[in-house]
Amino acid sequence: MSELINTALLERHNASRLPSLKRDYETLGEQLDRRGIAIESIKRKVAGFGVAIPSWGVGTGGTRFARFPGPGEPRDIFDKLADCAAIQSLTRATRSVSLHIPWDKADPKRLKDTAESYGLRFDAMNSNTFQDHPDDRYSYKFGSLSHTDAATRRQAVDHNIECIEIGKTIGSKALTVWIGDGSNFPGQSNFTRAFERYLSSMREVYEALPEDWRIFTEHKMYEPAFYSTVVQDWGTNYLIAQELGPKAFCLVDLGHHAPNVNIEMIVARLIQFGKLGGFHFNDSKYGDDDLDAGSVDPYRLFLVFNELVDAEHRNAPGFNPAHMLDQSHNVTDPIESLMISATEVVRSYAQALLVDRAALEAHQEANDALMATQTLKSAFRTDVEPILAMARVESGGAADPVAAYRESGYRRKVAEERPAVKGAGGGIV
Ligand SMILES: [Mn+2]
Repeated sequence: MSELINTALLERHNASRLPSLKRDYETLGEQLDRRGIAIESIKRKVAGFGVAIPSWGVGTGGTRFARFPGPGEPRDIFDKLADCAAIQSLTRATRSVSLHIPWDKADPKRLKDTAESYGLRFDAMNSNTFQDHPDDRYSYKFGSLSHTDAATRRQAVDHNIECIEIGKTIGSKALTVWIGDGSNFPGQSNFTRAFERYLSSMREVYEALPEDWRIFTEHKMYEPAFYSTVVQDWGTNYLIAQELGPKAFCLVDLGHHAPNVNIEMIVARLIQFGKLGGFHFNDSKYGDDDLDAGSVDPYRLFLVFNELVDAEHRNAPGFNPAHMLDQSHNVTDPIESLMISATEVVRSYAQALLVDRAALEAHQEANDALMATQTLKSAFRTDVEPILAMARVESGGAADPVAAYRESGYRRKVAEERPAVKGAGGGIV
């Protein structure tokens, strides 16, 4: 397989930046030392952190109005895996890919071999019962797992079981279920009966899970249904995880809440009761905008990570969240957006590691609101870029992933190999 990113080019890129990076790293190390923090231990944790790339994220997304594809769009899952591998080779923070069925359906052996040749693994499988599939007999127009018609529910259950079966052959260990089920008009759906039907369908999916698998359910307050959704919020999501059993967990997509909802507090509650499954990271201004992680409200992302690091710090029982990006890139090169987003997620993690937890707890106990909040702000204000860059360079990535990517000419090369496909669908889930 030909090299995706030229090694000699990457070495030149890093060599030209290393002298100043070393100085920045040392200066930051001294600063952190004065705060009682060992920079090397932060760097080790940062180097071990990973976030999964959604296969659908490497293609240009779209809105309800239009999609404007860029050059070299991936034509199939194998092109998508190549793009994911390019991202990983520069960022070293994205070792796994989350597949979407049926969009990524292909020979499982070839999927596994291709991923392995790139050093990638498969994260959670994603089912799709929010659109009709050409070979399916029944339509999901009026719902899937909660549909009033038993045969449609059966088809949706079978599709989810098929996703598990595919996942087993490629080494995945989780299934993420998001449904578009809901209603557009008051009175259209009986809330209780729809949720009963959903739970009954999900119990069948749950039964098909292998012993070492987890199932993640994703709540979303609106869209595509605009009056009600069956799995509308974290409360309903928690009920689902409770009803299904110990392998069921809640997935938090940052964009699936009402504006101003305190997401970090939801995260804390789910951790406390052992039901946080993982994340779909993205950012938003208004709704499920699927903008790049940390692009609009980096402090919110930091506050989410503050809860995660708090849980890590006190060894919260059963704490093992899956980290995935879930974004739609409409005006940027998706590879660049995903590299920046993965870096922003790692940045929030690194900043949260800098919080002086003993001091924070003392301020909380003393009801010193000002000093408590300043303790968080002081960690958030720290520029941890030298730690991230050094961790990347030491693990074979790029000091500056976007600059190295542009220098590599990857997009131009794949644009020559991949003729434009008309009408390829973008995915926003
Ligand atoms: Mn999502």
